[in-house]
Amino acid sequence: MSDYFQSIAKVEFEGKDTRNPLAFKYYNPKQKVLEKTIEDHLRMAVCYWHTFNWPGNDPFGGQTFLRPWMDHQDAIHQATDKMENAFSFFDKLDIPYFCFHDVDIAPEGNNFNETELIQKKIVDLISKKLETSKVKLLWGTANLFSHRRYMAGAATNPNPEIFQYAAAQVKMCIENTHYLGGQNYVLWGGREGYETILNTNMKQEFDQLGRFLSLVAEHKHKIGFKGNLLIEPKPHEPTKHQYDFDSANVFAFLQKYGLEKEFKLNIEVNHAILAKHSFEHEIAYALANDIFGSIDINRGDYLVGWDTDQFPNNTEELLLPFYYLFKNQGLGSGGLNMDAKIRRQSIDPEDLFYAHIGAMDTCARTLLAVERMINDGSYEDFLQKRYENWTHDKELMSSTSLEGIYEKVKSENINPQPQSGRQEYLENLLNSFIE
Ligand code: XLS
Ligand code: NI
Ligand code: NI
Repeated sequence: MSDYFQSIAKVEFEGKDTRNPLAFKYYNPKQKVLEKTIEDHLRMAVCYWHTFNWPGNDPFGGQTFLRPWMDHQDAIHQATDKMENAFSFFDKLDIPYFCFHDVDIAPEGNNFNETELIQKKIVDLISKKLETSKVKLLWGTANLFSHRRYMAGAATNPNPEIFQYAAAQVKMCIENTHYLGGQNYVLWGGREGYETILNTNMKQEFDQLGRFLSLVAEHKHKIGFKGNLLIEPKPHEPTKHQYDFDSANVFAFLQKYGLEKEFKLNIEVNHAILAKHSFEHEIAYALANDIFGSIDINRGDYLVGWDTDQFPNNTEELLLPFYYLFKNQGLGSGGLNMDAKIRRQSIDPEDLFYAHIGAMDTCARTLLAVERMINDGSYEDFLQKRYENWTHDKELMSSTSLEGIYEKVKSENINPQPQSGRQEYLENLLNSFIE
């Protein structure tokens, strides 16, 4: 194998003042924060597709990244060389997790049976690599959107043969994920949505998607896969209207089909922004409804309307969502998958390292700010005080009636006075925790 990353040494923690761009400034994996190590809290993952498969194309130009494994004529050689390089990258970054789509790790064959054999071969090689590497599989997922057979969707395709092909592909991928010790299984809606409603029977497509998800949940239990099934919401792209629009939309869909206990959410920062929400909105919504699963950590560009999938580098944007998570249960069996790609001009191996190091540092820096925020306690106090009176007025949530309330307002002459929402005070308070 050609080690594409040979010129780069293992990345070490050197602290905030280092001038070494290939060292961590905040991400000190073994440092204890809020009773656990930074590494165990953040559960960061490298994504295979953007980091090892993506060639740097855009709508106006093709490949800009010349990775050695991309040149091989033989597809299996390409897959194995890519895998060796991926593990070299994981080890040098000392990353605890990675994520993949089935087609990222191995090419498709000429038919389903051929594809299955190729997958098996590469999955076995990955399984061997996992024995000697620290990295583990955070989640696997099936790509049900790139091949032309899926141009009109997978589960929601008008052609039932495509529904079946997709179902068989998911069976294979969830079993491979299970075999590799994967901790979750993700379903992102791909092309489950529509380009034009002119050719679309929405009710029929919803029922198909509901059925598809039930089949996946049933199979998970059958094979004894203990990880979470996660749905990743996104409002549009590639289709004009994606059915899994946002967290609330997915939750409603799951409830309609009786699946709300079977699936949780994989929330992506950039998708939240495309839905005209904020990342903290999506996280707060998921936590409030007990459907939080995992995170695709990246960032968008507020000036453009597509999924730019940039590496996170903005602590302000992550602080509140991280606070919601880490003041309670943390990420659980989820993690922070860097579903992010470097820009197409960043063509060198070290660019991949700068990107991941920056993202890991940003997440660690945010976690450290969350610790300060929790220890300080004034933010929590503020929230508690704001809702405090509800602890006295308990009967409002249970025993009273509209009539009873009316009588009370009259007899007690209730005359409520507005109170400041203190937004600017809170904004300043939060900023003070970032160091
Ligand atoms: C695309 C999605 C995709 C999923 C995995 O926008 O983010 O990368 O995370 O299929
Ligand atoms: Ni994603
Ligand atoms: Ni995305």
